[in-house]
Amino acid sequence: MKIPRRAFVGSSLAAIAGGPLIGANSKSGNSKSGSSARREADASAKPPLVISTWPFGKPANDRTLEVFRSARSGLDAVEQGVRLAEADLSNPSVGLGGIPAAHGVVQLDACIMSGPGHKAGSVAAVEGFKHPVSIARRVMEETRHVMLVGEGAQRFARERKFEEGPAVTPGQKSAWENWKKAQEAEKAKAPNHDTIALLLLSPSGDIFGACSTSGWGYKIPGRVGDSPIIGGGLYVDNAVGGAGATGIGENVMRYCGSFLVVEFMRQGMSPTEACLATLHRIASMDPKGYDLSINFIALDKRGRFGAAGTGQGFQYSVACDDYSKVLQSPGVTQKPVGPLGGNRL
Ligand code: SD4
Repeated sequence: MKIPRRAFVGSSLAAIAGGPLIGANSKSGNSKSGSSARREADASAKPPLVISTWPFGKPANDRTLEVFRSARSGLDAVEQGVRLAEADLSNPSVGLGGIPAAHGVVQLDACIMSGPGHKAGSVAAVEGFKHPVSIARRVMEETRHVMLVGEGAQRFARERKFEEGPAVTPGQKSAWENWKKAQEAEKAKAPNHDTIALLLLSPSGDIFGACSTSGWGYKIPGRVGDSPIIGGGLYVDNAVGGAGATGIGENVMRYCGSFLVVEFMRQGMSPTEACLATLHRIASMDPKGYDLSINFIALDKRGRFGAAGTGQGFQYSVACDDYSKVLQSPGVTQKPVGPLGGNRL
């Protein structure tokens, strides 16, 4: 996939985002200026409005809107949107078509959140089930817990007759075998990986979110990233807005990244400003500076939406009654983000 060039973050915007409030600095990336970031920061649309990570979020957004229009249920809509991405076995980042963990089996992480009632459900390291986002929803609706992991989550799903699937697809299995061989020869490279994080604002002002991923390719079995962590890879506050993350989860979850984006919106920032402010905050604390490979999307209660990444090239998808499209986000540094998430440590 070719990532078009785009303008850099407006310096005035970076100044807003990285001002005294957040103590931004520039350890390893140089912020550049341009004008498109301001335009992105001001973008808004009439709800129902859906925003999600990456171009593969576009069909998921369309599905979300379609379900919302017919069912009028925000939870059904975000669940079904994310299920569409999970069902696509050609997607190496979401669902059972994903890159497996180091033992050759795909382990899926997902969560769902409802602004009304501030409810959440989550599952992590789930093997052999096609739709972790739906399991997460049932955890939210049928238990007194928020999160189930591994064998416990699988037992919960099996008891409820969730659809099972292969441990790994044949294509991913042979790629994994090659990786194993290269690893023995100490030449293995970690593959790129991604996540779908998806947010919906309903016309009545309610916000819903869902997130799903197969996580970091060839991860240590049992590794859990940011995606199923409420406040890490996804967060919704019905009074303010919602945010979601993609990229190296370790660089998001240590900072409660999506929670922080929402908190910055609460303080008055626009969604893009809040995403940038979060990137600056994390970079100001992290020994790696901006070399983080992380990206955020956000929308607020007013129907404003935006996104930002540490590098150039993070794309996100937006859909409303008037259009459905893929947008470029501003990047803080000139370094490219890989089209599949830029897994660079
Ligand atoms: C994770 N954040 O498991 C996810 C994966 C991802 O681009 O989004 N990669 O760390």
